[in-house]
Amino acid sequence: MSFHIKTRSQDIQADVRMKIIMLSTVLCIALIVKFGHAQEIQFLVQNFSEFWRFAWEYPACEIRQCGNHGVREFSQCFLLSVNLSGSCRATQSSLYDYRGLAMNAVDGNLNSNYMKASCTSTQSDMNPWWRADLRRSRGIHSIRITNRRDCCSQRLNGAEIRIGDSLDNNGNNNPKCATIKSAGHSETFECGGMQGRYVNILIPGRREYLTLCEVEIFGTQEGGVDCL
Ligand SMILES: [Ca+2]
Repeated sequence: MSFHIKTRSQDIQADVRMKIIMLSTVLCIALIVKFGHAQEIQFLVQNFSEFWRFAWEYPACEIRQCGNHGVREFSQCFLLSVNLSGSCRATQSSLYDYRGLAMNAVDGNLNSNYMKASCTSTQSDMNPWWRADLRRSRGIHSIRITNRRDCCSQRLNGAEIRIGDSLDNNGNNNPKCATIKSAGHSETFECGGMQGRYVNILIPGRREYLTLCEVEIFGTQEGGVDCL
């Protein structure tokens, strides 16, 4: 006959194990709530800054390098989310000067000094707008906008983000994701997977200059991501 004597040390170990299990469960639920549903996903990042940001935000991702062009691919994660801005085309209602090209909002450069020629600017238009063309309809999870900081950041107050597939009224009638109430330096807006080929940013109802230093559009890359 043998007796199993449960020691206090064993009680503590069991308690710790139970707490770890409970914590893991809560973490999994939180991840699923945050990212929608668990599925295999991929990230394609364009530079080391994005690489480390995604590595921080999605620690569950496996990271592997593919190709030989310095592009890192993330796989085995929770959500297909890619910065789509790098492959899009951009246009706007007018052009203020040679520094303010529409493509400057998707050039990957977050510099917020207009004089450094990485921001856009329209003239003082009535209802000025900027539009990105993602080339085909995508599910858009979030959009991060970097505002001008060398002056005039308040000009972006009241701007609307619209997403959709229509070019009626230059795309400005598409469904609204968000309104920028008080524009700071950089702000992220959640769009909940809204579907659309076009992302518009417009300032409705007044004459204004529209300036955007960077627009990062995070959404689904259907069919996976090709290694370059
Ligand atoms: Ca830029």
